[in-house]
Amino acid sequence: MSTSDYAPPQERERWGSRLGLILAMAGNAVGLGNFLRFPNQAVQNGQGSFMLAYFICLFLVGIPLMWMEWGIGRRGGSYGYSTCPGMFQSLTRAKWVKYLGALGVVMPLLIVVYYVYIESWTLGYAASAVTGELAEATGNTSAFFNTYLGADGNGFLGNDTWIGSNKALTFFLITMVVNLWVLSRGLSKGIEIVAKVGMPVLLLCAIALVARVLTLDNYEGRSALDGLAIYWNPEWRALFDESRAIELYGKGSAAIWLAAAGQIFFTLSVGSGAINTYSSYLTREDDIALTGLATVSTNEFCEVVLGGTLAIPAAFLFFGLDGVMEASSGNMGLAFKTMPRIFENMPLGFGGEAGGASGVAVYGLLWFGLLFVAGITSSLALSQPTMAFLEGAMGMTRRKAALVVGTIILICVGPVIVLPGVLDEIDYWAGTFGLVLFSTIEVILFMWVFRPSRAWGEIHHGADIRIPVVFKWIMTYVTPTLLLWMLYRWGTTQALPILTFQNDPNGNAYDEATRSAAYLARAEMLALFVFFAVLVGVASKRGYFKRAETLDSPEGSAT
Ligand code: ALA
Repeated sequence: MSTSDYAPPQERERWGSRLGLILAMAGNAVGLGNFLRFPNQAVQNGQGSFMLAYFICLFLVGIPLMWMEWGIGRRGGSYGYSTCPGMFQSLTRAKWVKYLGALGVVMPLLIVVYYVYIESWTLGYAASAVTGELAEATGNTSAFFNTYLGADGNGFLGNDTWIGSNKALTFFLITMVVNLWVLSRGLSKGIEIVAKVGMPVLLLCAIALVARVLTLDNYEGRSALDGLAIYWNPEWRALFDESRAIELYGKGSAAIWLAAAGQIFFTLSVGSGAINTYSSYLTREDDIALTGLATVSTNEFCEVVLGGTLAIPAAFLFFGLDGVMEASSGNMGLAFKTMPRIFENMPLGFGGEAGGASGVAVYGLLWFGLLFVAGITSSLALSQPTMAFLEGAMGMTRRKAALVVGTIILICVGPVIVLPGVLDEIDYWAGTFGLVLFSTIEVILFMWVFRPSRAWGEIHHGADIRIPVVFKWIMTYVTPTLLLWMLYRWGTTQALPILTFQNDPNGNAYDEATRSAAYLARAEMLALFVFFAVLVGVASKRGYFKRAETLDSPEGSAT
């Protein structure tokens, strides 16, 4: 194995402690996806049958990808690379591969653009809970939501016109400043501290709310536990029988599978490059097999046990099945419009009167506070690949990198705030389709190009457990086959109308306004990719990838 003398420009950062790493990784995965996205997706896309598909995808795609990304990340880190361009380059001698790695910088950044905006709503709502404004608005939570966002209220983000909102902008700016400040403090003094404080707070708030929901007295003959039956009544047939699925859930079986897989990618943060970057700060001897599994387990506990036992059972108790279906049909209705009404009904003590304004204040603070913490630990993780790239490949200081990240987000978020459809468009390409595409590239590179035995050895280097060998087979054959099948299904059933701007990603025809927004959103995404690909080229000219390019030979080994 030959290596050049090229040394990365800076002393690389490291995690301060194993606990800090575990909490930061858990914070990376546990996010708005667990508490906002999961209940909506499960209820709207096959309910109990969604859960079956979800767990199958977790074992065949999610957990394998998690291990692979930890492996790719730690290996890249051991050669001085914190982001995917360098990590990918160290897996193969094909020199163009580093440009594919640019996706692992751009996609998380694009997700951050809209993610931080939604995260800022949770901060704004937490403040409104404390000031009592939210309690006054429970009679019309939709109007409150529209006023908060500055939307005219014809529809939410689908076809609303933006009429301006100081509140949404103020909380967005506060959220941005907090994110950038933490990022500029670095790994152990910034991100790790937020995770160490934030994750226990998040867990406590969530457990307190779940305990409260599960101990609520029956309401109009319904119990919260009955609400759990919405998720936990699976039917196998619906997963393979299109007409049965449509009859039961109004969604075909392919749609159920794709929604379940999409949720697994999003919630575990796999397929974006964010896990790889966090993993690159490990030392070569650190375990990744057990710690990767611990990340998945923590995320699933927060998603299925806590996220699943909160909003839907509570909404079922007070508003029945129809109420649940209606609340979960819009993107954000359940969290921002229905939950405040639920909090008004929930007694503060056990038994007793509805909490009223105090209920909205106390439970609202717990709920929106936990969402904010879940959000910020994920947005920091999604921003870190860009930070690391600008520092490592472009030689910027942390402060300067944070300023550049902030500037890019501010430029890109404008259309997200004011134009209907831009958020959905970016969420689709970077937060849904892109994750599948990028995961496919990673699996092919790691398992097929780098080769299964080396990948398996890489994951087990320094491992505290031995992963059952069946997973080697799953990672080599099953995971890539499923990913390629998803891309194939997409290519044959959805690609054409979406790529030619006929349908939006949800299958609805574009109107003039949303089509223009889609043009702009796609142009923005493309421009950002080209920008970072050019930076990869510049870094390459400066010799940044020399070490990676000369590293690997088919027989070579990182160990
Ligand atoms: N994994 C993060 C979430 O679930 C992005 O929100």
